[in-house]
Amino acid sequence: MSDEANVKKQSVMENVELTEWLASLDYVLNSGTPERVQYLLQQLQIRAQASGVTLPFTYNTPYINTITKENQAQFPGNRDLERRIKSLVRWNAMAMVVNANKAHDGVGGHISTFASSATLYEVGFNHFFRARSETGSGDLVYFQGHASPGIYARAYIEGRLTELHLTNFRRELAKGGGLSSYPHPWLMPNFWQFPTVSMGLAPIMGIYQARFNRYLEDRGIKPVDDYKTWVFMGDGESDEPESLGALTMASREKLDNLIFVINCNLQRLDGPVRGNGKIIQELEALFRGAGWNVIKVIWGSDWDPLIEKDTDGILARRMGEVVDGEFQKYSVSDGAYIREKFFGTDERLMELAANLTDEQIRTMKRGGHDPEKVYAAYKAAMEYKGAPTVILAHTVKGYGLGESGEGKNITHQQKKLNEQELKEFRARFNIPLSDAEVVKTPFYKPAEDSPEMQYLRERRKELDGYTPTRRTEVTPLKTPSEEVFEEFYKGTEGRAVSTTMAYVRVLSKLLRDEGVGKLIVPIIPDEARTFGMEGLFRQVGIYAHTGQLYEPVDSDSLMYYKEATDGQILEEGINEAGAISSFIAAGTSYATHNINMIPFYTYYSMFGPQRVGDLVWAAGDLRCKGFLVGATSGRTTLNGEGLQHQDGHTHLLTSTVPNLVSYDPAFAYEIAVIIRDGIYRMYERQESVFYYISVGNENYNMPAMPAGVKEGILKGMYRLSKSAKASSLKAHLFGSGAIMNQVIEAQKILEDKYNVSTDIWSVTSYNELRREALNAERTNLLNANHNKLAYVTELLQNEGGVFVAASDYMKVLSDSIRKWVPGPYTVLGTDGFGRSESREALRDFFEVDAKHIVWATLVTLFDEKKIGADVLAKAKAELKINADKLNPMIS
Ligand SMILES: Cc1ncc(C[n+]2csc(CCOP(=O)(O)OP(=O)(O)O)c2C)c(N)n1
Ligand SMILES: [Mg+2]
Repeated sequence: MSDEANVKKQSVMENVELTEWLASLDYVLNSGTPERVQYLLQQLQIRAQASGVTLPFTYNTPYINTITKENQAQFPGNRDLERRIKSLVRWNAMAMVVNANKAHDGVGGHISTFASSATLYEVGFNHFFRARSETGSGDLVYFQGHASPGIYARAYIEGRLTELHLTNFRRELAKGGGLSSYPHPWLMPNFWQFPTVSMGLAPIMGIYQARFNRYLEDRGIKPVDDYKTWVFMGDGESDEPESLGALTMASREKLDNLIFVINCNLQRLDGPVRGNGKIIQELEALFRGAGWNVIKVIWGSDWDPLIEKDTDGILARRMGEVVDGEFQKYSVSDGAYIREKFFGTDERLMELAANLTDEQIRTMKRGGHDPEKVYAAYKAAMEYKGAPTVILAHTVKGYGLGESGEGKNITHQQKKLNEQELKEFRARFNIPLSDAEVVKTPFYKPAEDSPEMQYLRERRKELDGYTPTRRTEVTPLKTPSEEVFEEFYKGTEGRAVSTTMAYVRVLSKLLRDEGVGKLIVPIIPDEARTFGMEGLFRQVGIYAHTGQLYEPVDSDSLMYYKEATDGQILEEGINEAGAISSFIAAGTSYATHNINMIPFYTYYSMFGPQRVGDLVWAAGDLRCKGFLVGATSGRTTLNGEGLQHQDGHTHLLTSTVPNLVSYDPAFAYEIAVIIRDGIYRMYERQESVFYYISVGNENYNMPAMPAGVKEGILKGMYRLSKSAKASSLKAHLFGSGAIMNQVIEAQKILEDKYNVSTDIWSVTSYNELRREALNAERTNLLNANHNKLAYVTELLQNEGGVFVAASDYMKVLSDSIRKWVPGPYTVLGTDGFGRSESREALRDFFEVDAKHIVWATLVTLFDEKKIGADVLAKAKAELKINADKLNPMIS
């Protein structure tokens, strides 16, 4: 046979082969289930792979809607009424931003984000988002921060916000009240549930929220329900590591109570998200790879006839090859351009589009603007079992803003529309305003008896009320009795323990407490053993939705690694961002679920706010409660770990969060007093504060609590020991954390060797002292008087002598109260990078050891002309002070 004949024969055989395979597939498709088809294909793949045939790896499906027209759920709403309501919401959202900027240039605000996501939200509001009710939390919705104008605009039509509120958008201090720019529970505690505007935080917080909801159900603390956590985010936002960093946790935990909606308008602030690529495909691969159910909503219904006719897949292929930058260009182009550039590459495509006019081509919608497609996707997501769902919705940024912004690169920051643009907007969305009215951009609300309002009310009633709404009706807890804590007031009677050990003991006692025990949520990012917390594994178990499916390797030990469905500990792995998201979910459950949960999040102190500061800030905004516990803290106390681990500045970072109360305790009884008061303030008095406590790993005797010091511990300072020595030389040493021991040693040297009568003050919180003093100062300033004394001044004013502070933190911490210390004040601290060294060497290096404290005291006394140069010179030699040593701050 000739070569040509051979090729022909082979091609005929291949065709026959293909036809036979396809016929077999069709047979199973017609007679069996889709699962059966999946199974067979899987088996084929396994056989092929075992024989060395590798299939090309792809996690992508074609660039068309995941839900085919045939499988699309029927839209149950009234399209016409919903469009009218949505148009009014659009108008009011736009008017709010335009008016605010007309009145006060530069006030800011965003129109184009909501313009692109109006349908995504309105379908949710009309058909899915259930409000909190008597029976449950409702759906928890994280709204995209920049879409806030749209959420306010709907609340206005619902009658939950007034015209004055809208007028005062971004003018919160205006008379009559205003609206905050973005979702902030701190500023609008009855409205917003979740702050979202710092990009990337909503996705990770949402994932951990959904997991925490499961945790509460698995532990029997809240009833099992089918409420969902919805996270709305931008496609640009997906570039934040936090956005995608926890995806596998969600699928591993089978969080089918979680739905992400990513508004893929292909643009972020400066320009396209992936001009030369396809963000939807990139995200699809990522989410599928992470085990999520992915629903792409790419094309609106008007594309369906074309897709149906596309039997050979040419259109789908073309859709898949056009990059996002080009799709963006189509959104600002006319139909002729799109016909030429998109369909014009192939005769068969031109043929497909032949019956469409240019105008039809121009207005064919993207999926995210089609309520029927969006509804079908949401419904499928609601019903999906076994994994979380992400909906990737294709939209146009600035949709409906026409010439002024739609699809343009500048649209993100667009805040104004001219007369012509306003008229076009009105026409496009049928806003019932006259030419004269439209230019004044009035807010518009339909009459209460209009079909729109009746429909809206009826829909919301069906969904249990209005959302977003934040409510706090939780019953206050009763603080555990003093009995629980008394053991710690007694001290350890010579036994050396660390403050970390003391804290862990407090925690483990609280876990046994009848009143609060089961409400405590211990959270650890893979450091339990470091902190001596492994005893809790067995005591309360580690939460695992599936329970423990294996026999743990250490099952014969007392403290084995016990995982259980009703386990109490959240062991988050090496994941501080996730762990603090769990902390946030637990610490806000008083507001989301009406249940007081008390998180104790214990971590390597260096990896707190330094690592996840924005989430700590969000916790403040959220009025989160609970205890952040920075273990192994203190630049010199955590010896040996070196530069990256030795924390000498967290207390500065915590001071930046207004409602975060921070303490650096030295002794077990201080910890006990602080935690008890913390529970009292947060859960009994229901104050909107949360706590940071630093604890260390240095072992020493924990003394008994002196009488009458509780108030001082909480206010931030009390006298630990008063000198019995009578001397004309007087010094007051301030100590905190583990450095207190250096202070105690210094006192002894000062008294024994240098005849200085020395008192010791325990400073548990410079931050609280400073806040109180600033308050006093402000009161005096505004009242033009000096009546109010700062607590520090009040304590020290009659003491006389010199004051010296030493802590394991940067000098600026103790320096922060200088103004209110009534006398010469020298501060020692740990400025500079840490070192891998012994504690002793580190404290010498940072000049916070006993000898440097003694030296600083003597120099301060010398400056005050209380001692002579001879005494100082002698002391310098005795203490071996080296003025030429390395400067820790810059070395
Ligand atoms: C952490 C953080 N970085 C930067 C910003 C500023 N910012 C606000 S919106 C935005 C662009 C958002 O784009 P995208 O996520 O695609 O949302 P879209 O408005 O397109 O829906 C940027 C950069 C921010 N809010 N948070
Ligand atoms: Mg975007």
